[in-house]
Amino acid sequence: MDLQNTNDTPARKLEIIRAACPHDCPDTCAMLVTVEDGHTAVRVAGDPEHPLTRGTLCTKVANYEQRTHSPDRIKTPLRRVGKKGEGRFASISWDDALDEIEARFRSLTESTEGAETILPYSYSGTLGLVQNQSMDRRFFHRLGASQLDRTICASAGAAGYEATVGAKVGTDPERFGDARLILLWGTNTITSNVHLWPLVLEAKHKGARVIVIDPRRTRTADQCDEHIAPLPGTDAALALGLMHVIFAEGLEDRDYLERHTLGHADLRRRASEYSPQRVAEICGLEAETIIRLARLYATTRPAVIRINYGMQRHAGGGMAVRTVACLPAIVGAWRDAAGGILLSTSGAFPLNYDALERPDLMPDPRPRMLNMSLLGNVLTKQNDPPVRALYVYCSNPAAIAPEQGKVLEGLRREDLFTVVHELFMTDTCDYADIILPATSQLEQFDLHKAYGHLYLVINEAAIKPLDEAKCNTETFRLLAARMGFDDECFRDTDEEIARQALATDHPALRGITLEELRERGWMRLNVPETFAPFAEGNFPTPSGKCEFYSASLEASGLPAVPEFIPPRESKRSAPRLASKYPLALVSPASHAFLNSSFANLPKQLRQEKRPFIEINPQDAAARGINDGDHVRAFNERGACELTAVVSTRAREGVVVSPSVWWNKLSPGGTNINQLSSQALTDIGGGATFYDALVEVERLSMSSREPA
Ligand SMILES: Nc1nc2c(c(=O)[nH]1)N[C@H]1C(S)=C(S)[C@@H](COP(=O)(O)OP(=O)(O)OC[C@H]3O[C@@H](n4cnc5c(=O)[nH]c(N)nc54)[C@H](O)[C@@H]3O)O[C@H]1N2
Ligand SMILES: Nc1nc2c(c(=O)[nH]1)N[C@H]1C(S)=C(S)[C@@H](COP(=O)(O)OP(=O)(O)OC[C@H]3O[C@@H](n4cnc5c(=O)[nH]c(N)nc54)[C@H](O)[C@@H]3O)O[C@H]1N2
Ligand code: SF4
Ligand SMILES: [Mo]
Repeated sequence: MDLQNTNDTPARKLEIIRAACPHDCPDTCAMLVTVEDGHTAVRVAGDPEHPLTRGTLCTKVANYEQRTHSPDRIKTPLRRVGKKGEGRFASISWDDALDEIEARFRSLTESTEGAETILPYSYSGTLGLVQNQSMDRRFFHRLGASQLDRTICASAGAAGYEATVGAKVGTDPERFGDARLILLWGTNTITSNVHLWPLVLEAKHKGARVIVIDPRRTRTADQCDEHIAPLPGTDAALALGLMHVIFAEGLEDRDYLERHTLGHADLRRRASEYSPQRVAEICGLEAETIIRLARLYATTRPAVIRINYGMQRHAGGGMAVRTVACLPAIVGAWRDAAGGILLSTSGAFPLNYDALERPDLMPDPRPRMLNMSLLGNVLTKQNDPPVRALYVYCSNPAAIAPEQGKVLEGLRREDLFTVVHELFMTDTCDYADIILPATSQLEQFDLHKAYGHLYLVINEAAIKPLDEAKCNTETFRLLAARMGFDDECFRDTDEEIARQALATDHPALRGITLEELRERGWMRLNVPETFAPFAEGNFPTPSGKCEFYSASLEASGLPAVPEFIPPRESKRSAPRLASKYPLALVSPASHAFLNSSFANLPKQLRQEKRPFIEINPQDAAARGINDGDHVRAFNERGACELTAVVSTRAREGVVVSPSVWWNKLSPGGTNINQLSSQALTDIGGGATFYDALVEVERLSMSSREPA
C-alpha cells in the first residue's frame, strides 16, 4: 500500500514499530513496521539508520506484511481426521489440543520407557533468543525429553572453525569495504548475505579484486572479477594447494606464524604433499589458477575471506572450513581490521545462554542426544527407547531434512504422536496429529543477535496475535502449567527473558540494556570500530594461538593437522557408485525462498517459477536433455521431478538445484531432499546435503518456452 496516497483517509492511524527480521540469515536486518489502527501491518522497511541494513530488505522479506496477513495462515488448532500425510484436519479449541498433548506427554513420561520417548524438533523458523531458545528449551529440559543435537546447518563449519580459531569470531563485516582482495568462498553473497554486498562493492570501487570460489556460476560470481569453480567438496585440497605455493615461494608471514600459531612446521609438511598439479587434479582446476591465486592472496593486503556454508555440507566439511581458516594466519592477514576471515559473528555475543535455556532443569544423568540430521533413522530404526512423540516447531523436516524417504516413512508411523506448531500448512503439518497455530514475527516480542554483524536487534510485537495464533513462549508456558512444572522460570514474561539474556558482566555487553535497546532498536556490541580480533594473536583456543595442530581433534580420533577429506560420493572417491549415478548434486539456497520458508507465498513462487536443475550442455547432450525438458533426478535413496535448465553455470559433472521447495507444491510431490543422504560430516555431526551422486533422465520434452 502506498502511504503517500492516504490523504483521503484521515481517520487512519499509522504507527511505526521497531522490529528485527527473524530469519536464518546473517544479516539480521533492523526493520520498521508500519501498523494501521493498531491491528494491521501495512508495510515493512529496512531501518535506514542501521549500518548494515541501510534501509533495504531482501526480496524475501520486503513484503512481510503479506506473509503475516496471508489468507493461508493456520487460524486455529487442528486435529487430524485423515491418514497421516493426507492433510485432512478438523478445527479444535486450544484447550482440547493442549489436553491431548498433556495426556500423551504424561503417559509417556510415566511409562517405563520414560520421557526420552519425546523428541523436540526445531531449527531456524526464527532465530529469536526469546521465541526459539528459551521457554522451549526450559520446557523440554524439565520434561526430561531427548535432547536434539541441532546440526542441520552450521555445526560442521562451527566445529572446524573453532578447532583453528577457537570461537566463531572473525573479521567485522563493516570493515570489508577497506579490503584489497576479497575471496567469496562457498557463499552466494547476493542471495544469502545481501547486506554484505554494498561493502564488497565499496571495496571494488576502491580497486579491490573480488574472487568467487564456487562450483556453480552464481549471480554473485557474475558480478565478480573472477570465478574459480572447483569440484564440490574439494576446498581443503585447494586451500592446502595455496599453502603449498605460499610456503614454497617464501610468501608466508614468518613473524606472525612464529608468534601466533601452533604447529606451523606440521602444516608446512602437510602442505608440501599438495602440489598445484595434484590439487588441480583433485579440484578439477588448472595448476596455474592455484599458483596465481596463492601469489595474489599472499601479496595483497588487506585480504579477507568470506566463507559461508557451501563447503561444509560435504563429508569433509568440518575439515574444509578448518583448513581454509588457517590461511589468514599463514599470510598475517589478521593484522588488518579489513583482513582475516569471516564465517560467523555469533561467537562475539556473550549472552547468558544458561539463563535462557536452563540446562540445570535437566534430570541427572542428562537425557540422550539425538542428531537432527538423522531424523529419518531416528524415526525408523531401533532406538532404546523409541521416539514415540515428536514436537516440531520452527522447522519443516518433511521438506528440509536429508534422505526424505526415511523421514516421511517415520512421520507416517501410526504409533508416533506428532505435534506441529506452525504458521502455514507445511509438508510436515500433513503428518501431524495436532497442529497449533503460531504467530509471525510481527505478532511477537523478541531479541536477536546476529551471525553476520555485531549488533543486537530488538523486535517489538507490532500487532496482536491474529486469529488464535500463539507464540512459542506462550505455548510452552501453557504446557508447563499443565504438566505441573512450578519452577519460577516458567512464569517469566518475554521481556524478563530478554533481560536475563543480557545479564552478564561481559565488557562487550556493558551499557546494553533492554530499555536502551527498545529506545534505539539496535545496539552494537562494545567492540572497537577497528575490531581486529587477532591482530596480536590472542586466539580463544586452548593454546591461545591459531591452532594448525589441534590436540582436541586428535583426542577425538580426527586428524590433528588439516588434510583433505574427500567427498563421500564423487567420481574419484566412489567410482562404482558414480558409474550408476555420475552427477554430483548441489542444492544450494534459492534466491526467493529461505530454506522452505516463503516457498508457499505467491510472489516468491512467481520469482522462483518452478523447481529446476541446472545441467551442463555436455551432460545434457549425453542424456538427450534439452533446455526446459521435464526431467527426473534419482539415486538409490529416491527421486524427484524438475525442469532442466541447460547451462554452463553448472560445470560438467555437477548439477545444481536451488532449494528448498515444498513437496506438495512440486511436480511429482517430492523435492530434492529425496536424494540427499543422512551421512554426517567428519567434524560436528553435520548434514551433507551437497554430497550426493545422482543421475538425471528426460521424462518429457519441454512444453513451454525455455527459461
Ligand atoms: N535467499 C536465501 N538466503 C538464505 C537462505 C536461503 O535459503 N535463501 N538460507 C539461509 C541459511 S539457513 C543459510 S545456512 C545460509 C547459507 O548461505 P550460503 O552458505 O551462502 O549458501 P549455500 O547456498 O548453502 O552455499 C553457498 C554456495 O556454496 C556453493 N557450494 C556448494 N558446495 C560447495 C563446495 O564444496 N565448495 C565451495 N567452495 N562452494 C560450494 C553453492 O553452489 C552455493 O552457491 O543462507 C541463509 N540465507
Ligand atoms: N537440499 C537442501 N536442504 C536443506 C538446505 C539446503 O541448502 N539444501 N539447507 C539446510 C539449512 S542450511 C537449514 S538451516 C535447514 C532449515 O530448515 P528449517 O529450520 O526447517 O527452516 P524452514 O524450512 O525455513 O522452516 C521453518 C519453519 O518454521 C516456521 N516458523 C517461523 N517462525 C516460527 C515461530 O515463531 N514459531 C513456530 N512454531 N514456527 C515458526 C515457518 O513457518 C517454517 O515453516 O534446511 C536445510 N535443508
Ligand atoms: S532474510 Fe536476511 S536480508 Fe532478508 S530481511 Fe531478513 S535478515 Fe535481511
Ligand atoms: Mo542454514
